[in-house]
Amino acid sequence: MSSPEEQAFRLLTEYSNGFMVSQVLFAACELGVFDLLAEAPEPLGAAAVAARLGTSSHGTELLLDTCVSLKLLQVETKTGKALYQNTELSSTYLVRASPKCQGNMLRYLARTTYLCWGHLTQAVRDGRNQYLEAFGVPSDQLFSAIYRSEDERLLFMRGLQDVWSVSGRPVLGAFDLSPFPLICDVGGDFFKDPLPEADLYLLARVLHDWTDERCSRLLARIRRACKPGGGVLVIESLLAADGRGPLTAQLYSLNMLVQTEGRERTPAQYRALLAAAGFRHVQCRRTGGLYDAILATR
Ligand code: ASE
Repeated sequence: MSSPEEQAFRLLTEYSNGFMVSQVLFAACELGVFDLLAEAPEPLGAAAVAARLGTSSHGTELLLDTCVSLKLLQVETKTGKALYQNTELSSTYLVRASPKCQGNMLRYLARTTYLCWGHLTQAVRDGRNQYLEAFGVPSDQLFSAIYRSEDERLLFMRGLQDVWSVSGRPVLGAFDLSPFPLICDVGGDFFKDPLPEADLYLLARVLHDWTDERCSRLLARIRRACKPGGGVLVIESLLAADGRGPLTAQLYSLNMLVQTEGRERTPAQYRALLAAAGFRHVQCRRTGGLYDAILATR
């Protein structure tokens, strides 16, 4: 048994090294390690992986063995030779042929989100996103809100779809949606474009990108489009009532600070926004998953 002081140091070291773990995962995805191993008819040695990927033998071996320690790969030794293959985790979530592949989100996190997080200290000082600092582009000159290019916008959309393919179902089961036969998933330029007629408007991972003021404007537009008995289903990661958890929601709120104008919110904060927009009945449901649901009707 280690002393409490030693345990604390171990925890500290784990946190300090967290970014290295993210980068191992990002690099293995970017290089196509998991796809190569999934498509190979049998487990491959490090030299074969390096040859197929066009990477250095030393770097590849280190990366593969680190992936083994992270349970992203498994290794078996046959006649003195290490052979690598995917684990259940990587086969399910990291191989492009899998319907649950998170590859687009991981590439987006690696190429965009990670760079903004490099400026977290300054974001906390300033209280605003770090696009100018991370990319040298003022955020009002970005291609549509937060994207540097059309390619980046597409990667982000595909990334959100990746997460939805795993975490979407539980949220849609949180409420009985049978009173709402026609559902509109609100996206695109929703501050300007006319809203189509619907019984229920879905706002999934939208409000967390925006200031209270912009959320109020959007909710008021939806309230005006809503028929009596109609409503809005807000899908977000809810913060605890006191804002002090869960950790994932807190990290996402910091993510909104470094990348957007928004924040994650508590149930009371969503209630206030929805009530101010004229919605009468507001119900919050935690799912225990990545996303929670708030149903409001007029
Ligand atoms: C946004 C979502 C994200 C805006 C910027 C973002 C994410 C990274 N950067 O609406 C993804 C957040 N993670 C999940 C699981 O949604």
